[in-house]
Amino acid sequence: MTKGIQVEKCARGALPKLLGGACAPRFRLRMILAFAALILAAVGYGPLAREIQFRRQVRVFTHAVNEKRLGEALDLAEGIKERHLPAREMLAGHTPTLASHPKTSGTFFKKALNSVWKGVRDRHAALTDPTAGNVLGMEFVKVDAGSFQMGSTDGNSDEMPVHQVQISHPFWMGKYEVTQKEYEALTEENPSHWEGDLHPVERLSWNTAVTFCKELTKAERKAGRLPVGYEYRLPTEAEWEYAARGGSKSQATKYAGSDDLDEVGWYSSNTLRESHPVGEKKANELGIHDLSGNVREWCLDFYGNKYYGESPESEAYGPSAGANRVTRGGDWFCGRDYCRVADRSNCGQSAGWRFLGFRVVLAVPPPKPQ
Ligand SMILES: [Ca+2]
Ligand SMILES: [Ca+2]
Repeated sequence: MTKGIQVEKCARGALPKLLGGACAPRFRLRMILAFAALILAAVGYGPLAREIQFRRQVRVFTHAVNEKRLGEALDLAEGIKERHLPAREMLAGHTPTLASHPKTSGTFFKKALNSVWKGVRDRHAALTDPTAGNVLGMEFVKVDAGSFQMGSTDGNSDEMPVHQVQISHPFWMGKYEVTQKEYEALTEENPSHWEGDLHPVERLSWNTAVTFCKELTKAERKAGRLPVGYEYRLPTEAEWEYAARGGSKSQATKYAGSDDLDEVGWYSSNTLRESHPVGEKKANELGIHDLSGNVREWCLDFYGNKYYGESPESEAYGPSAGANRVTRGGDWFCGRDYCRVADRSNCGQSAGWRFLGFRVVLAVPPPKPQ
């Protein structure tokens, strides 16, 4: 009776049909597992399985931290480090002294977890090469992590004081301002006044630029090309200035890539007061074009004229509120002073000027504003 039922159930499946209708449940299970293993092997079982295991361990670790089960969290942190991070020193200096640390607390473990995540993000970023392009064929330039002196001593008052800023994660910046061709390919719209496929898109609000970045992130995630933890977004003001100054290759020029603005940028004195196709002027030290001039560029931050006096050294991004958003780099309409790498400007969030566009970065999400 039981056997008859099993055979009847078995005969209904697709696999038994392939095998001529004869199978026992155990055999059937083995065949299914073998088939699944074959599929997983075909799609890259090793990395996938490691990733799934890693994510599960981090979830368990986070839970242990939240529950303040510190001994268990310590073991889990060790396990994550041992099994998943090639940089075995990631938590060195923390875990060996953890048990006897006088301030052992959840906060301490959260810091350790952040270190783990940073290691993983950087590892994945190194494995993926966004400079190979994206769904829109955009070109990107890698900007290594580092620190720099932000601001100037001889510019406007909002550029003071000069202060040290740390860029903790590498990121990729658009080699050019976003063009109308790229914008239209993703949104099927073109708000620009100065029309031309290779001209920068302009006359769009901060929100519209942010929406474009989100749509691009979605498209690239779907295509499976985003490094883990990375997204397309507007640059923070600090990232923009760091890249404009040439990052780790900086030659300390007044404009992005030169002390002679005519060499690197379109501005009021060398244009007929209109935008130009991107990339016609010389690039800066990193190979990025038009950071000075052509169209002014939206940044992620709210603008604060006294923000430099409060800005933190690491992960500078803020302030948390404001009437306007930061815009950078000057444009075809304005004078040379606005095209300096240190100059700060700002526009109302809903502004849609014909001299105002944007460029995107591929980066980790920004920290919370100050
Ligand atoms: Ca520009
Ligand atoms: Ca200014």
